Amino acid sequence: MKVHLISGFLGSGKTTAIQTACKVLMAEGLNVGVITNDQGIKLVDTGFFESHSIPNRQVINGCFCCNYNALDENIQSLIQTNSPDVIFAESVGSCTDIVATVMKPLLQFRNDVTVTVSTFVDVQLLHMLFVEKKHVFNEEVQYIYQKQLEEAEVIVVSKIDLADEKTLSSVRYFLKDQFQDKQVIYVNGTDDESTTEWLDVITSKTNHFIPSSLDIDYPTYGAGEAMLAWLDAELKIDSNINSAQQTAIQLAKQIYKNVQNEKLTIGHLKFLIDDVIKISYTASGNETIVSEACNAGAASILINARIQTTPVFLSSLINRAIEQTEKENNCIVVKEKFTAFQPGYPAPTHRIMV
Ligand SMILES: Nc1nc2c(ncn2[C@@H]2O[C@H](COP(=O)(O)OP(=O)(O)O)[C@@H](O)[C@H]2O)c(=O)[nH]1
Ligand SMILES: [Mg+2]
Repeated sequence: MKVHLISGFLGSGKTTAIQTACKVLMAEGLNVGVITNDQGIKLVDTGFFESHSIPNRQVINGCFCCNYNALDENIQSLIQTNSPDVIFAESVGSCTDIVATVMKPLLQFRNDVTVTVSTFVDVQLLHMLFVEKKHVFNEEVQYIYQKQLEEAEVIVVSKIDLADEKTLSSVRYFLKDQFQDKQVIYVNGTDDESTTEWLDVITSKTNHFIPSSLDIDYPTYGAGEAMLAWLDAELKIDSNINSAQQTAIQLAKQIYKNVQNEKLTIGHLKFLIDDVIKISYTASGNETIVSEACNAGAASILINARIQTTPVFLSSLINRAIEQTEKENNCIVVKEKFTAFQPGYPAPTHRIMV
């Protein structure tokens, strides 16, 4: 069985590529399983796997490395219920050091697996950070980004369909120059053929070569994680003019506007309205809206926000957007769930350096 560990910063395209890869592999008759990992409770992304009957599990309340036993139990549970040929395990976007804390422990404690590590990077964000040298993130957050690249077995440069030739060629030059020992693949994770190129590479990997464990400073890594606020909310909007979904979209845009006005850096900002409308923003500034609004007297909106600020500030910013939306639309927004927090200090269950 293959376990593909998928690392990479928030919003870099991990889930999208996993979804496409699952469709491709299932069409070939293979059994797949997915383990997602986030720090919140209910996630915008899990709905896709459910609706495509892709067996999936979640490791919640912390990253794989700090919850290694939960990851292992989920692998076991997928094996028992579904005998997967391939498992994709997507780690939290602000996590790194997974070669030492996840890959090597899996190889040591399980004798039935081949493990690969791919690190996803959004081509436009990589360009902004390393070619234009823009200060998108605080130093400590950029440290995590850098470490994710350093430990990759395969670097997957994603969203190439959104980049122009000039951006692509300077990113190619940068990676050739700085990461000459890495295998680098350029993909559009929404496209089957392009994603298959990545799949072919990781499928052919054996564990004869295992990447080195990272040389990493945990206090800096911990400080970087603590600079990101995580907010998960489930809201209900009631409208007496049947425009609850439109209002929900307006609320999502208002939240994004408030984040921009405060000049905060987005890890990711995702909204799911009535399980069908998906709106997503990332650090490179792209907005994706999937599906159109229809008339409805009530709408549910799920928010997953990972943003460089404090949980208190993020909460107040979202509360402000809610009040603005209520006033402008003469509607009521009920907060069914609302939690904001910072990831805890990374404390891996195992850390294998050799
Ligand atoms: N155009 C385009 N959009 C992408 C691609 N990969 C991801 N996205 C979009 O980028 C956003 C973040 O992607 P996601 O897979 O959720 O990133 P994750 O946080 O790394 O799992 C979503 O809005 C995706 O639709 C890609 O290859 N091309
Ligand atoms: Mg994801």
